Amino acid sequence: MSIDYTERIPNNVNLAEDRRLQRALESWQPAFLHWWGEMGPTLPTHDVYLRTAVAVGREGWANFARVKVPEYRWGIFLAERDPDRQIAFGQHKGEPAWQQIPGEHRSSLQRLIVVQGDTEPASVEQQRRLGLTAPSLYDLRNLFQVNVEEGRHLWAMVYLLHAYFGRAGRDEAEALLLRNSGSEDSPRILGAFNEETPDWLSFFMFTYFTDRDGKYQLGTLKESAFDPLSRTCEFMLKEEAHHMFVGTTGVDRVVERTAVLMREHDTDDVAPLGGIPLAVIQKYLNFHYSVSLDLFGGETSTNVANYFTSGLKGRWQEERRRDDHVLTREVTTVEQIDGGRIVAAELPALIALNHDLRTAYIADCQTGITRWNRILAAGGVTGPGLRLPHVGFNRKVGLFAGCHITPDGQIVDAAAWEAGRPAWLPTPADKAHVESLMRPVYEPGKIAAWLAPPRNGINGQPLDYSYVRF
Ligand code: BYC
Repeated sequence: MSIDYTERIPNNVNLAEDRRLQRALESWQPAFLHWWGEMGPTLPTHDVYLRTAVAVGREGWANFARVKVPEYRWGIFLAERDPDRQIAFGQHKGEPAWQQIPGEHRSSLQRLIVVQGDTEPASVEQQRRLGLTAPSLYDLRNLFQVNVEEGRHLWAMVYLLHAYFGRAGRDEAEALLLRNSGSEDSPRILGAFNEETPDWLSFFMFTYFTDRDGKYQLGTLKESAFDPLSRTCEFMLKEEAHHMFVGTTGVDRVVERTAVLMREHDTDDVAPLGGIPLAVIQKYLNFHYSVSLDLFGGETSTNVANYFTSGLKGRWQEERRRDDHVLTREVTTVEQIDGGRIVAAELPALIALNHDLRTAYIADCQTGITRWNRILAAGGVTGPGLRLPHVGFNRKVGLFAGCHITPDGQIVDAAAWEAGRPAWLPTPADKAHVESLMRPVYEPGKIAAWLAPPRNGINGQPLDYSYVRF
């Protein structure tokens, strides 16, 4: 079904036919716009070259146009419904997907939707000042694209809360605008979303590592027996791909520039030359990767076993798995700490599903490392290159929380960890250096000197296109 843009809230869910729901969402809309004004991008612009969803099918789903950011048409878009869709896993496997929520699963589903919804505005809040220091108009435009779409993903979850969870859902939708990233009194729910994104290296790492957690979590919710959630997540994943592109190619360009400076000047210390040393890139990577691993929850979780068995949350690419999709007899290998050593233990697969998802995520993250090391090699930089730290490094959630584990995977005592920390995580001096490079470059076609230019423009436009006008 196509998207109706004549409505106050663009949608493809026939909102006009449900007056009560329409009115409820129309009364949430001003609160959203107020939140966007207060907590969204701080940089005022005239217009930005943005993509807006116009359909949900495979072909030509979005168009590109100059848009005044506060007038962006946030709306409610679900992927097409498959009337024959069946539940693919858990105790209801083979039954028709649910169009309404069975009473016994209301509170768990509401919790999952609230957690997912909470991350979307959180990221907009974290990124709100980055517009003041973008390295080019191309990058600035990408930032706004990511921000407006995260705003739309909030709409996606708020629609579900309003449409399916009654009064409690409306209250949760309101609360999504009241918690704020980093707030002392009412922080965002998950740890990574209360961290700062103060500079563009952090932004690229965030969109590489943290948005990628989003990809995997949405992938599991896309499997949900609750069909409207599944369809919402399917369409969100389509938008999400660009966010990870921004992260991947952003880090590419930083690494490329660093490699050029290292070779031209035959030094590792590219900071005085206006570049970001490889060691600093590695520390930022260590930080963002480790806080993103925390987003997968504990390695073993009865919550996730229950979500799976009851059909609320599946596995990554559930339908491609070659097992019984019920997992009552399967076992899997999970790390455990035993007598000061990290060992492998066999556990029921059902309680290790967060670990299962995290394993797929880690393999995906590794592709970035391979790519960046290729860029370094092509730039003539020899040496070990970048790498993912050990999964137990710098963790606050799960098995490794409270342990002191080095990026190499050695368990050490607190003093040794503290002594190693400046070599592993960004120091105040590293952050100050990166900060010092953050100067806005807002002339069309120009680009800051700490990163390479992008390979291509957006939607076939040239690099010197005025992606943002003031
Ligand atoms: N911080 O049984 P456990 C995205 C809580 S990113 C704080 O191990 P479970 C995006 C947990 O809630 C994707 N608390 O956890 C990216 C539980 O609390 P209760 C976001 C945490 O339930 C970039 C307790 O600890 N989507 O979309 O198996 C930009 C026991 O934990 C954390 C989702 O996360 C944490 N890191 O799994 C924009 C999907 N981890 O119930 C957007 C929805 C755990 O005992 N969420 N806790 O009070 C879920 O599926 C699950 O809630 C989690 C945790 C995977 C997060």
